[in-house]
Amino acid sequence: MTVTSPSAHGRHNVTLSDMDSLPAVGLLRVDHVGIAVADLDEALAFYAEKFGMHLVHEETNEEQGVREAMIAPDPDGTGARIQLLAPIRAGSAIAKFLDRNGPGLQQLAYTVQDVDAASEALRARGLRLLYDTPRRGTAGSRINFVHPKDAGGVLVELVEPA
Ligand code: V0V
Repeated sequence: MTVTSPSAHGRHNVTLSDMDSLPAVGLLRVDHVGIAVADLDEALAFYAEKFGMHLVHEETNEEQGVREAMIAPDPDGTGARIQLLAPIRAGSAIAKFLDRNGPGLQQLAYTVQDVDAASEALRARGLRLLYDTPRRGTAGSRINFVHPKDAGGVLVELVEPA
């Protein structure tokens, strides 16, 4: 049986028998869900006041063009986490997302043990990874992304924690 990945280009055909022999992708859990916001401080106040969420981490990632904050229902952030992403410059991924869609869900991130191996396993399944080699993500993690057009309209991030 042939499976066609949800690419607009229709050029990623991998058979199910091929997939049996491919290395596992190795997703461990949902790492975080990313939400694009225009103003990080306003969003932090909103989530704290309305939902009682706790700030567990905050940083600026110049390369990605974001100020980001990890928030969680539990104060130590060991459970599910939400990443609030605000642009620090025009033309960045989040600025473009906000221009096109307004604030809202921008990405779904999975924890992996080895982002190089996970990226390679997904490439072998015909999906486009955005980076040839992983880049720096939140809290010193290593990250890569699957193009949303190859993942059912969802920007999928892979996170190898530091
Ligand atoms: C764009 N598209 C999306 C999308 N962004 N679909 C679902 N979710 C998204 N977030 C759609 C868009 O509507 C178009 O659809 C199509 O993809 C191609 O759009 P494009 O104009 O060619 O592409 P761009 O320039 O908008 O770029 C989209 C990508 C870009 C995904 C390539 O956003 C990117 O490089 N993202 C990865 C980096 C990132 O997101 N950084 C910020 C978070 P139609 O109109 O053709 O149908 S940083 C982060 O997460 C960190 C630091 C961390 O977690 O640690």
